[in-house]
Parts: sequence; C-alpha cells; structure tokens
Amino acid sequence: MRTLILDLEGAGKTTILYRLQVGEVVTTIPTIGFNVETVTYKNLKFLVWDVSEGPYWRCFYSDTDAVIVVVDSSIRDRIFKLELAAMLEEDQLKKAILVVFANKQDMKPVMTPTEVPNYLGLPSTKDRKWQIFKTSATKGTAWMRP
Ligand SMILES: Nc1nc2c(ncn2[C@@H]2O[C@H](COP(=O)(O)OP(=O)(O)OP(=O)(O)O)[C@@H](O)[C@H]2O)c(=O)[nH]1
Ligand SMILES: [Mg+2]
Repeated sequence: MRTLILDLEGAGKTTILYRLQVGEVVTTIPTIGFNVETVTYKNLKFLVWDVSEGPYWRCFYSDTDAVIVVVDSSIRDRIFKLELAAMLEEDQLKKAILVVFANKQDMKPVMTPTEVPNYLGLPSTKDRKWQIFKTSATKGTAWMRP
C-alpha cells in the first residue's frame, strides 16, 4: 500500500510514523522535505511517505492507495481545511482511502473527534472511503471515534 501522511506543521506525522514502525516515541525535529519508511503490519506492507508542509505534496500523489491526514486536535486550522478539500479534488487521489488521525488527544482538544470530520467536511465527500481515529502518538493510543 502506498501511503501518504500529511498535515500542516507539527501535528505529529513523524512521531506517528516511527511509533508505527518501531513502536516507540522518537525525538523528532521538524521534517525538511520528507521521510520515507516501510511499515509492515500483518501481511500488509506500507510504503509511507511523511511529507512536510509545502507545495510539494502533489509530487507524491501518483499511485497513492491511502492518505493519512494528521490533525492537531488542539488547534482549529482553517487553512488546513481548505488545503485538504483541494487535495481531495485531485484526480490522482480520487481512489485513495482517507484516514484521519485526530492526534494529540492527551492535550486539551479544541475539537471533539466528532467535530473533526464535520469541520473538515468529510460527511459530504462523495465516493470516498474514510475513517477517523483519535490518537495520541506520544502515549501510543488509538481508538475509533466517538
Ligand atoms: N502531547 C502530544 N504531543 C505530540 C503528539 N504527537 C506529536 N507530538 C509532539 O509534537 C511535536 C511535533 O511532532 P512531529 O512528529 O515532529 O510533527 P510533524 O508533523 O512531523 O512536524 P513537521 O515535520 O515539522 O511537519 C513533537 O514535539 C512531538 O513530540 C501527541 O499525540 N501528543
Ligand atoms: Mg515531521
């Protein structure tokens, strides 16, 4: 599965990637450009592209099976909402599954996990398989909403 992991700056993409890969919290520095790693889970092998913010997202779109969007639940980011909507319009991502991680649940969230999909406009997206999980990358917890 070719998987893209995106957000705006600092929501926890790299922490999640290494949590999935090595099962531990690693100390991160802001990602410049991208990281790419393989993560194996059961019989699935994921090639995960961890791409920092910027106009380069679209260079990574082709043949993507799944997009993981990491939301920092402690902030309400309007620009991100608009960028995500534009991204989902891209032809190359039309068939990609969308997974939202409402991350940083250990902090004081400004949005409940039920609000996040509404805020991002997910319920009205047509022909898109999506699911949202509440996560704390630092604590290593993930659970389905609500
Ligand atoms: N409290 C809390 N902090 C988190 C969580 N996930 C990540 N962080 C912290 O948030 C900061 C940024 O995490 P990164 O994983 O580097 O974020 P990123 O999205 O890769 O950031 P960029 O590469 O700059 O885009 C780090 O200090 C992490 O330890 C979480 O679930 N809870
Ligand atoms: Mg990073």
